[in-house]
Amino acid sequence: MPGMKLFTYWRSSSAYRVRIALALKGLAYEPAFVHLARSGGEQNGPDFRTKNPLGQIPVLEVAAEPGAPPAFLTQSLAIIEYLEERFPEPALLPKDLLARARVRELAELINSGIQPFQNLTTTQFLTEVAPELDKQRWFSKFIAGGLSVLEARARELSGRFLVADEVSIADVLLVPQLYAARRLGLPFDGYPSLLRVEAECLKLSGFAAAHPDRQPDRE
Ligand SMILES: N[C@@H](CCC(=O)N[C@@H](CS)C(=O)NCC(=O)O)C(=O)O
Repeated sequence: MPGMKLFTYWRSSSAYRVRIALALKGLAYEPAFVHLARSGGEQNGPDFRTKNPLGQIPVLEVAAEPGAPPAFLTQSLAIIEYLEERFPEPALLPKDLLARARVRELAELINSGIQPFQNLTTTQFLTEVAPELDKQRWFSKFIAGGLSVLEARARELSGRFLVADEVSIADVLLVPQLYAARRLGLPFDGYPSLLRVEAECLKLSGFAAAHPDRQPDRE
């Protein structure tokens, strides 16, 4: 299997997701660091845009076979599902069909229902078009509001992990989302189930290795 290269930034929650999935599966990769703030954001340079025209990390560079041209995979959930299908063990999706749907439901809740509201492009645009807007109100509505819904789902569905007792893609998205929410300075007293699951996840070495503080490009 030819090597994989991950375009990543230490503080990016979406790149953090893919780092966790790679680490849990014990897969080696070469990191390529993309600084999201330096020089107007390296993700906005023409070279990077050929890899992801949306100008976002993560991007996973893979080659299907030796000598094949590299493919650039974007969208962290699609990347994680690719890894899951290509390297099925250890599994990050349960076998039970309903439980699989629940994992995808909670992952999508974070992926499309919470994270986009905190992304750099979103917050930069808000500052541009509505400089008077109180950003903490925005984060409280969309990030804290989304986490409250997730907490309610976790009360119903969680066991040791976010969906029952096996670590899954839902956990892979949860831990980076909580990391991002802490950076925004949101109150954290309303999510006991999420915090309990997070503590379980952080006991696993894969989560620890992928943590932003452990990345070589950390500033
Ligand atoms: N849905 C995308 C979201 C990716 C995303 O929002 N990436 C952020 C970092 S967490 C980014 O590259 N932002 C750069 C920018 O907005 O300019 C995914 O899951 O990969």
